[in-house]
Amino acid sequence: MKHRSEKKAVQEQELDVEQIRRDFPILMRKIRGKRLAYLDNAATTQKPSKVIEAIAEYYRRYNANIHRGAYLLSEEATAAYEEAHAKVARFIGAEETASIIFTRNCTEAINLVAYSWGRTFLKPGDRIVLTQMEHHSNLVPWLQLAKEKGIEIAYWPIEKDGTLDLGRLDSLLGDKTRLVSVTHVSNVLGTINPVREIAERAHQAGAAILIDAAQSVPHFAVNVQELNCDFLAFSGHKMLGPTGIGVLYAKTKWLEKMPPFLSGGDMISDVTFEEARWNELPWKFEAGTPNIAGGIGLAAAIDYLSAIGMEAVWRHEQQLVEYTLARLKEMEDIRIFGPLSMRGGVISFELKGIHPHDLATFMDMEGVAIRAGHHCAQPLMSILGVPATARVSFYLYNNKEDVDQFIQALNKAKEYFKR
Ligand code: 7TS
Repeated sequence: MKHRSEKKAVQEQELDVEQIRRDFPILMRKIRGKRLAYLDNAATTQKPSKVIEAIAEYYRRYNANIHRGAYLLSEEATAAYEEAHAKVARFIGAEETASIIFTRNCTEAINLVAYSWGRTFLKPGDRIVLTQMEHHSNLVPWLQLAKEKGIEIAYWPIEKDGTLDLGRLDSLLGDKTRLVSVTHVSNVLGTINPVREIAERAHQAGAAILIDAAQSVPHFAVNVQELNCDFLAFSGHKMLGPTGIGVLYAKTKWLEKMPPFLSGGDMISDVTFEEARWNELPWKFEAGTPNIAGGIGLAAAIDYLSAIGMEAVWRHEQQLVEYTLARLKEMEDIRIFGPLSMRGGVISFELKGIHPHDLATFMDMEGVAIRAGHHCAQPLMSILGVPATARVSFYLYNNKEDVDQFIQALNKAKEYFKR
């Protein structure tokens, strides 16, 4: 039995989902005459009015280029864009704002590391360790690098339940590994990987660690200093922010030694006809006019999430996952992929005999938006032995009604496809 005050404290942290839902205009939309149950949050999330307004406000009131204008509009835009970096730094517990580089998305953040760090510090014969559950974003850039530099990629296999066994890591590391690049939360299996322990072992073996945090930073508190990672990448659009803005966190000890990824305006301090010197961090890695509105929108998203608290967001999603898994387990002919406990808010499944694409199309007629496909993880699909899965994924505005609507549609689909 929980102590009374303890119980109250837990309740206080629970989300007022109905209140939250009112902040998201799109959730009021009817889809083919049906209530919208948006369950594709791993692909992208919806935006609250505060984020939409912050972007509109920038364009309405202080649109100007940054880092160059000697006038008020540019000063305001510069201050807002720089403050967005500081806000991201605080949100993920970074030591310095200089560690925060804005990119287009998580994919570009990982490419930045592969191109700049990889091509500078890796030599033929070196090894990179990846897991079998990586998104193509954390796989293809390394395949390219491997081809170009003659490095080796070793894959950390997944266990039957979709988790990683830490016991297998040391033998993969050896003394040739320079980088371990691993997803924090799988966008297919929902597996939460023990990235702090992985970082520790990687460092002991003399390797750096990159964490693909596309599916973690939006859903629970992540602290880069606690994880002691060298690099961490994520996307703004998966955490209530706009598309076109992503983040690379990197330890400044690396950023200082890495050459620019892209070059041109804004990333220099001095240029002659013969050579150029680089601007201070993080601007050395942000060439050209950046996505100013995107940075401002991301900052508004972080304000929104911070006001609610990541602990509450996480607990809410966990409740939805538990409820959904319990409902799915009641059904016949369902195969659920990934671990059955300690998982993020992503559930991939197969309804036997029905192709996931047919299922997703049917669901759409019922107002339920789910994802079907290989989820940009084709090698993982081959291990699971399926070409595709269906997937639901949650966020803070989802409620029990969404899950019920989904389960109802699933039953209807079974009927329709004559299961
Ligand atoms: N890493 C992981 C783990 C992801 O889930 C995704 C996107 C990315 C990287 C790439 O993010 P981007 O913003 O650069 O595209 N995942 C998905 C998904 O699961 N469905 O659509 C996109």
